[in-house]
Amino acid sequence: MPAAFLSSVTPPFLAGTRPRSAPGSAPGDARTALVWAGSLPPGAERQAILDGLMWPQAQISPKYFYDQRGSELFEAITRLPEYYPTRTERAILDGQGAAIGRAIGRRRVVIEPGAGSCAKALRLCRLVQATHFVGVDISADYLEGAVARLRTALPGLDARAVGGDITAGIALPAGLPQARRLVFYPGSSIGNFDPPQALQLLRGMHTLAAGEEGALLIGVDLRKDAAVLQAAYDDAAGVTAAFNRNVLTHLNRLIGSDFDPAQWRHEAFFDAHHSRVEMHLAARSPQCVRWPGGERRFAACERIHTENSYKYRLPDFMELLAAAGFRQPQAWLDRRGWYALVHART
Ligand code: AVI
Repeated sequence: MPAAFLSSVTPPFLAGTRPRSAPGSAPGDARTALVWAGSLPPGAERQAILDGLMWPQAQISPKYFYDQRGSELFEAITRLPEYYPTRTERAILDGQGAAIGRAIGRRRVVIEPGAGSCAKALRLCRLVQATHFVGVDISADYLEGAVARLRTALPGLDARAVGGDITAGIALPAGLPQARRLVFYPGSSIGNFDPPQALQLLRGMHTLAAGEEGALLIGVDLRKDAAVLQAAYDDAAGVTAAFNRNVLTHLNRLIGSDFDPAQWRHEAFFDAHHSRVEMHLAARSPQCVRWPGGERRFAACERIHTENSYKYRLPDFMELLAAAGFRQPQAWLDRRGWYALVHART
């Protein structure tokens, strides 16, 4: 966890993307520590959750969205008509793949934090004729299966699965070539980190990719009309609402709380000042939530902040990349200018 999260002044709004925090656990000796080294031990994790709940503006880290049910709901979100990022990113990669492939070059060592199903990795590894692939994901068993399928689809590829989390440090497999590394971070997950945290994460990716011809390919969701953003995070079918409320069920299991998800309303809005979509859960009525050793009373309409999703202006993101040490950035956008795939060198 980033040290800032452990500060007694800052509420522990834990950055969360799909790869959740866990110590790197794969065999291997080339421990490439990222800047945010260290995940919380179980007791401290519980305390961090409770601190978040007790903060005047209650908070739950978005990393707790992704239990089994939450992961399924997220997959459903990516297929919603209103949720444009996933299909827009795919369209960029499909439609402009040749140019992207030329910029990246061939015979790459691809490292993908949060690789999940490896669906995007398959496309990319084909495109750049990757020699090696390392998928990193907190859900190591799921990842093992996905990497095995990748090996079948691309028999020449040396593909490995690593259980772990980029925000906690990754243990890369022994013998992984240091040259021609490409860190692949699609899906606009970078948007779920506040800019200072995003900068730290990008610096960590720079460290991972460093070496001869090292590079990054990253998906970035761009700032756009508030109505489009609003719909993407508050869809008509209520899938995002279910995804948001599910975090309470997950927390009940984790800390023994008695949240009643039905008593909480999903709220999502674009905060233009911070250039981010915020997701909250608002109490439908006054209520008291209890857990072993504590409780919190919520007034009607009082909120729990569950996620930020930053929407960048491209020049601002380029500045962030430069601050992290990347150079020669090159971006490919969809025709509406809603989303960018950005390539940059270490
Ligand atoms: C994982 N992440 C990039 C998603 C996003 O768009 O910020 C999570 C999400 N939250 C609500 N819908 C999707």
